[in-house]
Amino acid sequence: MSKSATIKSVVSIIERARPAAGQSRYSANMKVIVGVGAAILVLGGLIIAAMPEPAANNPKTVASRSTASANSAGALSAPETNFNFGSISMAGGKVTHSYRIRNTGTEPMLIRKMYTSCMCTTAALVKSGRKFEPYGMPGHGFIPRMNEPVNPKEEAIIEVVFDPAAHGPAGIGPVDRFVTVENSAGRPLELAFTANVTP
Ligand SMILES: [Cu+2]
Repeated sequence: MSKSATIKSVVSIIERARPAAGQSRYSANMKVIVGVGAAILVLGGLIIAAMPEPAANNPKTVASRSTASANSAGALSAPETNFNFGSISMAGGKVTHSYRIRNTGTEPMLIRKMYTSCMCTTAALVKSGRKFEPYGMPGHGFIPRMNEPVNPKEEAIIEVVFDPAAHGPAGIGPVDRFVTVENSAGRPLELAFTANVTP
C-alpha cells in the first residue's frame, strides 16, 4: 500500500462516518473520527516505514556499511568451539590454544567484548597481525568494550592461555573453562576447553 493510497482510504473512512452537518453531536463525533483517522494514519506510516525499499532504489553495498553498526547479517562462527588439552601438569606451566573465528555473514560486525569463565584463563584477539591485550574473568579486572570490526569472510584468532597452576593443588583434576565473545551479530560465541591437571 502506497502512502497516497493510505491517505485516500483514511479520508474515505472519515467521509463515510461523518454525520450530516448541523447535528448536535457533530463536533463530538468529529473528534472521535479525527482521532481514529489519526491513529490509522500513524499505523499506515509505520507499515510504510517498515516495508523494505525496492532494491532498485537502494543499491546497498558493503562499503556503505563499513562502519559496522549492529546488524543481523553478520555471523560470527568458529570451526572448533571445544578443545581438549589432555593431561597437563602444573609444573609444566601455561598452555595455549588458538581458536579460529570468522565472520561468515554478509555484513561487517563488531566483536564487542571478550571474557573468560575463570581467573586462570585469559583470551586475546589476534587480527591482521595485531595482538590485542588479553582479557580475563569479569570481577578480576575491568573488561572494557573492544568494538573491533570484523568484515565479511575476515578471520581472526582468539588465543587462549590456561595456567594449570593458578589454583594451586586445589586445581588438580579435570577442568573445563570457556571464553565468551560478545558480538554485534547475535548470540555470544563460546569457545570451551577441557584439561586434566596433574601435579
Ligand atoms: Cu580457574
